[in-house]
Amino acid sequence: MMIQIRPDRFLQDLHTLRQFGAAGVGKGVVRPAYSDPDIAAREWLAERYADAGLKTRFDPVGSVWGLAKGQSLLIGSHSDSQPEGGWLDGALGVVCGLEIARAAMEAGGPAVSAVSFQDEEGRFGVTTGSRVWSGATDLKSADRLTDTQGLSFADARARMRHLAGDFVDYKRFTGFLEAHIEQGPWLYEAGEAVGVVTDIVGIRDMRITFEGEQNHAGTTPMHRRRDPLQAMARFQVLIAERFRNVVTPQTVWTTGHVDVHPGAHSIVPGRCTFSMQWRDGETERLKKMEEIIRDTAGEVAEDGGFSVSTSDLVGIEPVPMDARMQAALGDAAEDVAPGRWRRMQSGALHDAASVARLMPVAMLFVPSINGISHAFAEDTREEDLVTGLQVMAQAVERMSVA
Ligand code: HGY
Ligand code: MN
Ligand code: MN
Ligand code: MN
Repeated sequence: MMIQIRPDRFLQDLHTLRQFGAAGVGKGVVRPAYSDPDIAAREWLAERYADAGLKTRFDPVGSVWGLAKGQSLLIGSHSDSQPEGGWLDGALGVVCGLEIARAAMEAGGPAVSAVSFQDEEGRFGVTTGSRVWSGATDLKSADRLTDTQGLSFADARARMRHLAGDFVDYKRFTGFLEAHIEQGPWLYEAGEAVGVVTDIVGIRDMRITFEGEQNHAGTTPMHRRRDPLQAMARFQVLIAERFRNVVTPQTVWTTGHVDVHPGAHSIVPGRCTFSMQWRDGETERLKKMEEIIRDTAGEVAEDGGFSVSTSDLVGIEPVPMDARMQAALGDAAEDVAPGRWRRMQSGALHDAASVARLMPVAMLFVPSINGISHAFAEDTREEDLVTGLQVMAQAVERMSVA
């Protein structure tokens, strides 16, 4: 093995990264994109990249890069978290990239660069930092995106200092590898150590608003109300029924955020805005679900005398992982954890889905204890973290000599 990775240093950096935005509940973190802890964590990463001899830079959206000279393999993920996040979601892949880039530099090769993309967790959309970098969306459109409090992406990224005026040229990279926690139950329940990702499901994400009539909660008879929260409830029941003969057991859809205005006990709300997100491995099915969603929203509005509007739809198509890179990960997994690995689809979205627009990409999963993620309780056994790092490092070597 040319690259001598140092698991002790890797684990130490993982735990240091966890301190930025530590929630004080378990190992949880609160490190949303562009928050003070997120910016501080990125500045810490920039120092680590520089210490490793990599050229450091922040791109125009605040993704932080550690660049090797000339052509290199890119390894990374994201270091921003969900509003209530786990300590490993994204962080694992970022610190894997740091450790392998550092060890490769110490070994005199192969050339490995590292990155932590910004706003993968979609405070402003979904995987915004890598989508802008990969050209899936342009900076001007991204700048118009807002978070649930109305803060624009433009104002958020203006909080970061020393952002470069231009993006890193993707042509300097030969491919992208991302290690990530599985965020589901399958590896952990099977007692397996590694997942080699075959493809990432597609996603659609938008906001829907029903407007009715704000009124007094005590004096307005039920039959005379136009309560948009009731409209949303009816919409949810109807789409669940209408999805029945369209979806598979792998299809998911979620309303994770509801904003009821003005949000007082004694006021029949006038407006209800809610997130609508759906995911599946097939583009056709995603399209069919979008049709049902739009038709049902229109029908509920018409039947109940509401107005209905939708935000721009953000969509990412299902993405296959590169076969050659998958094979290198599989061979390394068989070497490091014989018989304790599998190929599997990713139900979670990742930066690799954006980067796949530009170059070959592949992903490796390590188990999530009890399959928990996007929650403070997210965790992975230390030996599984180290196994993931070892498989990644070995796969890098296999690809560099192939
Ligand atoms: O939601 C996702 O799939 C990712 O974890 N942001
Ligand atoms: Mn993630
Ligand atoms: Mn996540
Ligand atoms: Mn009153």
